[in-house]
Amino acid sequence: MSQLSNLQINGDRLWDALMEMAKIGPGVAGGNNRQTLTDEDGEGRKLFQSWADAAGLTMGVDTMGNMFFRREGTDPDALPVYVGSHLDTQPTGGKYDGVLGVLGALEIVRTLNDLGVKTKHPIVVTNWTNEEGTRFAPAMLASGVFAGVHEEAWAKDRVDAKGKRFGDELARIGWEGDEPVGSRKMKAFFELHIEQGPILEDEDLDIGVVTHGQGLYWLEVRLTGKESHTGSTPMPKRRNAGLGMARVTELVHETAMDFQPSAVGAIGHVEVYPNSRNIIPGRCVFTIDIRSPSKETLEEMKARIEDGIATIAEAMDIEAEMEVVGHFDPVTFDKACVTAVRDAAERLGLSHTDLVSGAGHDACWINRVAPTAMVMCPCVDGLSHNEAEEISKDWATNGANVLMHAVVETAEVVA
Ligand code: HGY
Ligand code: MN
Ligand code: MN
Repeated sequence: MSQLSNLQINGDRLWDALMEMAKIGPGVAGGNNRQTLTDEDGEGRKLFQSWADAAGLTMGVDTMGNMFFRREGTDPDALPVYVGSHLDTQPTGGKYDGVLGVLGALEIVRTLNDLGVKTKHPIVVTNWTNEEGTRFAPAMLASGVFAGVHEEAWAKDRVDAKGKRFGDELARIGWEGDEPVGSRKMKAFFELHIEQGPILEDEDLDIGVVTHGQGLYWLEVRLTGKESHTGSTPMPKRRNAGLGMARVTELVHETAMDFQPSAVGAIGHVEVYPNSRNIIPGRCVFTIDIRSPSKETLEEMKARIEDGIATIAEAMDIEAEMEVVGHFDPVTFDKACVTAVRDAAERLGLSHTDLVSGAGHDACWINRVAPTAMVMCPCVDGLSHNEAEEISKDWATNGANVLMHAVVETAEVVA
């Protein structure tokens, strides 16, 4: 691809697109709240569709609402190179998590159109539905159905905190397509994402070449004690589910600390019933999020937490139930695709390091059905899943340039 070694995206145009998309589903502190299958998600999808349309792309939507925008190659039968990420955000999300990967993919197409560059393989820009898993668990739900990990019917029956069904909400916002999910075949898939961790910024590096993704469990726990008066119930007679949850929270933290430096664990989702100031909580439902790059460590942590919960419940005379609501093993990305990313960073004279992704991504599932790799760029203080998430235009530009070179290399430029 020497004739295009200095191929560069238009960083200003990418930045403008990011700022434009960020206006949809604004948060309360400068970030975004564009949760999956909300009206705001529908609006963001429509805006993106208009941009893709203007770039001459042909849209396809599958039955999970995954969006695909195809730029023709010179060989219509060649397997396309897919590139994308997700437009949905956390409730207190940033402007770049996922969005940079989708808009970076569009910027590649815009640049190739500007320069009249043709590729043998078609290129397909992708937006995966419900990567975040915050409204409908688990995370990476629609890419998981696409990769054959989840049954479509099970996924469509997932409900949010208000009891709304995924399938109904997808139909309501008008983005349920007719393409059978998972029917598309890929030559490769590439995803650009902010690191959501501190390594690249701390080490003043431009690019993360993601070789692996750590594994994850989401364990939903239901502790049942007994509501009673906070004033008149003697301490020894209490069956306090809230205290049980506090002890499990400590257990999760201590278990992760036993497997440093790589393991992590926390509880981010909590429902307390009846959540009244003067009633001892009778029921707590919460989700444990544990992760590790090592499958053995992940399984060991899960087993220790399971046993620990049983011990806590027995000692406190409360009931405990646990359900796995999300899980994927550690992921090893495709060597050839990872090399394409690393070579692209080299070619562009960008500093880089190999990375294990701390967060889960759609790429983790797509890696099961197509050769896949990820490009990461730094983010300020490694902060993400926080409205203060921030990146620089240069970081975004470098990341999108590496993504473009890896994609174009794989899609084979036709002189
Ligand atoms: O949870 C994750 O790692 C991703 O941000 N959904
Ligand atoms: Mn993401
Ligand atoms: Mn995220």
